[in-house]
Amino acid sequence: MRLYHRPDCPFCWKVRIFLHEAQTEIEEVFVEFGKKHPDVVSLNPNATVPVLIEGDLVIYESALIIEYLSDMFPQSMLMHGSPLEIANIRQLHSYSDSKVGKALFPYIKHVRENQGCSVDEGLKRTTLEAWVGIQGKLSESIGNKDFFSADFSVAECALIPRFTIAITYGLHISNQFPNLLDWYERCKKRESFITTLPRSFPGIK
Ligand SMILES: N[C@@H](CCC(=O)N[C@@H](CS)C(=O)NCC(=O)O)C(=O)O
Repeated sequence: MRLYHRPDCPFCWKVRIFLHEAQTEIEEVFVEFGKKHPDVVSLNPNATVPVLIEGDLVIYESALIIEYLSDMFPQSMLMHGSPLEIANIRQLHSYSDSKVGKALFPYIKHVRENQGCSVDEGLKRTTLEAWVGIQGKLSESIGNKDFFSADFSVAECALIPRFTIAITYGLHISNQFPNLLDWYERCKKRESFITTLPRSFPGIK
């Protein structure tokens, strides 16, 4: 199996956390920030990473890669539980990719592109408002559990990169949500987080 990925990309990072949790070794091809790898351009009509190659099969949407890996490695227990629990994991995965990603991205892009300059306070304020709203929903969803499902799952694989990126770019977890703060600390201690943490983030010294 070969994975084309950019270490700081949340879609790619999610796949790498999954692979680490599933204790699966793969061949990695690193793609640099701002550069297009020729294989990615020829393999993926969207020219985005991640791209997973398995024999003749090419998968280029991260959510589909996760579904494929979940089927391939059921023993990882990352997409595990009753149909209701699995639906909840999938819903959180989708929420992370779409809602959380979209709410944070304009501000993160702005910080990356204005390295060393003062940030747009209006953009920061509206992003923070959305970010607090997202944390409120996630705090309600996790309640007093250790993880969003019965154990560490695809929901964590997807959400942990988003939280880490938010924190790295100056958007912290609010003290209003101690259950999320505890959850994040719990996830940060895992080998899969420590091993896959990107060495650098664009625009951050
Ligand atoms: N929906 C896609 C989104 C992937 C995506 O947007 N990847 C970004 C990096 S985070 C990318 O490759 N952008 C194009 C580029 O950097 O050239 C997925 O889930 O795989």
